[in-house]
Amino acid sequence: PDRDALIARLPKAELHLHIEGSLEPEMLFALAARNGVEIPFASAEEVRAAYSFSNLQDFLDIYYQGMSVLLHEQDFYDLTWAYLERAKADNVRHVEIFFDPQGHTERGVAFETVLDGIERALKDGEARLGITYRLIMCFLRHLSEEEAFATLEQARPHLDRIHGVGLDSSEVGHPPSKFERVFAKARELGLHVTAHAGEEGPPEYVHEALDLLKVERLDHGNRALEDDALVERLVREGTTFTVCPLSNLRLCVIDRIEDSPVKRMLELGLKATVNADDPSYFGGYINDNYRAVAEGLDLSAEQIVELAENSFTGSFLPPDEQAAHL
Ligand code: ES4
Ligand code: ZN
Repeated sequence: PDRDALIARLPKAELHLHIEGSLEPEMLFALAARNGVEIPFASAEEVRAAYSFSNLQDFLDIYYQGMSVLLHEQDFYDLTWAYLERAKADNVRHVEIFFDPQGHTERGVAFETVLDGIERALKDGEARLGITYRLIMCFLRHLSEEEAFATLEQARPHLDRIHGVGLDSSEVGHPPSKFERVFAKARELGLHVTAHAGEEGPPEYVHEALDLLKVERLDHGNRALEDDALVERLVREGTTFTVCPLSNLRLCVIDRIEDSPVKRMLELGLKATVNADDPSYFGGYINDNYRAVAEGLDLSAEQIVELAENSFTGSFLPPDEQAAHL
């Protein structure tokens, strides 16, 4: 339909994408063979069949297991390059990607190996595909404050190559308050700040992300809608939400795509965006996510355009570069 053609041709930015979550089963197999890593699956089809999750933790267990095939700089390059080519096909013009250094350093892979490979692909993507980028280093919230501080220290020599910090992994039981001091240090170092909040966790975690971490945007943020005063504040402050519809569906954050908060957010005056999160695990890249909500929520053409515009105005690009995309 018309809607799908509009989605395909709209320039957009992707603001919520875990690069390790773009590891497709075929590449998982290729890297396992190349690196001599054993994986408990016989075929890509078998891998896809295992991607059935009841909640966030179910998924995370498989996601961290998938990372085990990523060992060398070239592996991180190949992973990131494959994502960028796929993003190009969806008319993505700017990406702000997350990476999880602790998922690699805890396996003995050097921080620099990860950063060098991802960044080399991002630079090639800018030169050859015209896709600009920002790189966001996430802290794994199920690990300690001390481990997050150690990761920030590992990043210190490379702060000209890392643009922001984020917070991901198991949300419930690991509130933003646990990382208040790490985020204060990151802000002091001039880094942008964002955090997953209100994906499974309560509205109180969204308050903490705003008040204690002083985040510039909210990753997911679904459960903010349960708190009317919070919604009023987020409308007033113009905070961008990076919503991930197919992720929400696959992780049972919502029961049906019709329950995605995207349309309600727009109607409330909130700055919603649409993103893929972990596309290889959740069954779709960014345009698949746009099409799912456009159809499921019967979005108007104006609303679809608004989502794409929000992706640029909610980005970490300077205002003049944002404006060039609108
Ligand atoms: C994630 Cl969907 C999601 N939530 C929290 N942490 C994550 N890491 C990768 N994907
Ligand atoms: Zn995420």
